[in-house]
Amino acid sequence: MNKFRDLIVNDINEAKVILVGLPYDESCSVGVGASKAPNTLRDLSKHLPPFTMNGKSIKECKIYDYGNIESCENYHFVVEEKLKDIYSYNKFPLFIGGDHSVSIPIQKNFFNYYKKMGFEPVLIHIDAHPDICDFYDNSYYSHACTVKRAIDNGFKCENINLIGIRGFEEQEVDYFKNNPNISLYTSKMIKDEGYKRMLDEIISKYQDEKYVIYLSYDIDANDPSYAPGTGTPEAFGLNSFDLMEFIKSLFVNLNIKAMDMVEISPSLDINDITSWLGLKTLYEIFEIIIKKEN
Ligand SMILES: [Mn+2]
Repeated sequence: MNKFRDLIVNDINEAKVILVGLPYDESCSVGVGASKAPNTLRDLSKHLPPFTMNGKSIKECKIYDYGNIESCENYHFVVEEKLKDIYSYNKFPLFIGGDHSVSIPIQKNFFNYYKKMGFEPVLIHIDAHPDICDFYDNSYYSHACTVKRAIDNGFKCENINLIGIRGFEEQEVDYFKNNPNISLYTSKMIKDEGYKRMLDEIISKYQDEKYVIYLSYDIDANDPSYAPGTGTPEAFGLNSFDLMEFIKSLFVNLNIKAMDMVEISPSLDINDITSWLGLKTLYEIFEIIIKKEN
């Protein structure tokens, strides 16, 4: 079987999704192996029929595989340059990491592209960690700095939404005290209240057509019992079924223009269950992408 079975097209014009692999994990603070995720997901996709969990065909969701941007010196700068035009194809860009630092250049490009067009860029960051450190492990490009860089690159604090958070550095706690207009939804809040209030709040906040949304999904938002294959597993996380449905609701109701999926580490995984979770979640999202296009 071919990768992504019948979904791959060689002509970008026929595609709905552009898949970009970012196999870089040198900004991890603990466990590595996320560099293997793009190719592992491609390989596993050979075994996955193009149907959702409810048996809906996603064959219309044609994918153009851009390939990988391999690890190199000044990686984040190289990615920024290579992907400057990725949003101008008017397709859905799907970035597979890599550790979470790969999001820094692509979110920067997203902000600049849509801001220039008069839109208001919004970030929805689903993660166990806020990634709002200014400097970490001697780097401004650590995977713990992703959201802070997004803010530095232009995203307004009121347009930052963090979901599933449960692991804080001291500098991050201080940052939230000084910037209370960032929307922070901890995993404890979600456990106590469910997803509904958070979902309603986010949807009503960004209903206006001026908003364009970038969704960043760190697989460690899920509880490690569902997603053990990740570099910084954090206990007391989100249920994978509920989180998938939450993400689907965001896609149905909001103008999500791009997405990344990061921090899946096949090297640390067990029987590929974390990679499978990522891939199956993507197939559920593909159904919504088709529906919204038609
Ligand atoms: Mn992260």
